[in-house]
Amino acid sequence: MRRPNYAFRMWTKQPFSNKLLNRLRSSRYLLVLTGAGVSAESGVPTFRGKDGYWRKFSPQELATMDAFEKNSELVWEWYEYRRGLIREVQPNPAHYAIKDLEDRFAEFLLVTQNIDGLHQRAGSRKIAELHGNIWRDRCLKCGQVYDHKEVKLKGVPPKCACGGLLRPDVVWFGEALPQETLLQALQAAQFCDFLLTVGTSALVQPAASLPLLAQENGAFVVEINLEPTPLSERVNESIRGKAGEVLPGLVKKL
Ligand code: BJW
Ligand code: ZN
Repeated sequence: MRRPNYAFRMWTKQPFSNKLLNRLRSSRYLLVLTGAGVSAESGVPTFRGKDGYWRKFSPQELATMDAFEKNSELVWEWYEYRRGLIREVQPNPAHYAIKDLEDRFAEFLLVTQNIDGLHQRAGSRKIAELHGNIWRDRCLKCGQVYDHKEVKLKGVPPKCACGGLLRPDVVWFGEALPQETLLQALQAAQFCDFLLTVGTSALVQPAASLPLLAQENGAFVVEINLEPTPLSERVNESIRGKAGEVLPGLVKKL
């Protein structure tokens, strides 16, 4: 049987190679890329996992402009359900470990695909939200952005003061990512020394390209995930384990 040509370690008491630790300790600029798996241990369902959202609903039914135009009530109900769920949960040890990493590196950027705001609640500040934030609404007519706390939903779909229809300020399939945020993430990938990709299936572009872009530019790239992903064979090291266990273990080793 062909052996995989990448370093892969199960989460054991010592999942970190000396090479990984040396590269991390000597890095000046750390980029952390996160996905839904980082919030899973807080109780937020992932998209494609065992109890993921996409197992119950099709993305085309819920996370596209087409879907919103066809049935904005259904899409809003889904977001209201998720807001209710996210409101009740707390950041987990993975979120706090990432905040600790931010404090330990001269240069740092957290690029997240998550829209739940849990990184901010754990204290992360240097953060680029690629797919928007579930706590904001945006008017389709005048572009006004509302902090959701100011918007009282008197039923769905909610309306702007101008009469326009509000939508969640998140990025759906086929939509451009916020330009400045994407640029910030691309620059970080080009200039970082070390990239940690955590809890993402690495299926959704352009986020999934960031680790390889960083690697092409000389960074050491490490994946932390419960399962293999399309990146696993390409990164420098892939660690199978729970983000909430592996990341605090890594911080302790610094
Ligand atoms: C754990 C764990 C634990 C669990 N510990 N790990 C072909 C090639 C290239 C691109 C395309 C293509 N065809 C179409 C595209 C484009 C498309 C795309 O990538 N599609 C692919 C599916 C093929 N991309 C887009 O459309 C993007 N826009 C774009 O390309 O624009 C171009 C453009 C330019 C100019 C003008 C116009 C257009 C936009 C993508 C938007 C994605 N949006 C969503 C919804 C956001 C809002 C919401 O949440 O409601 O973002 S989809 C969903 O997927 C969400 C996530 O952020 C994103 C990524 O998912 P993630 O985070 O990776 O979660 P999962 O569930 O997939 O994985 C979880 C992982 O965690 C698993 O691996 C588990 O094993 C692991 N895990 N527990 C560690 N405890
Ligand atoms: Zn408006």
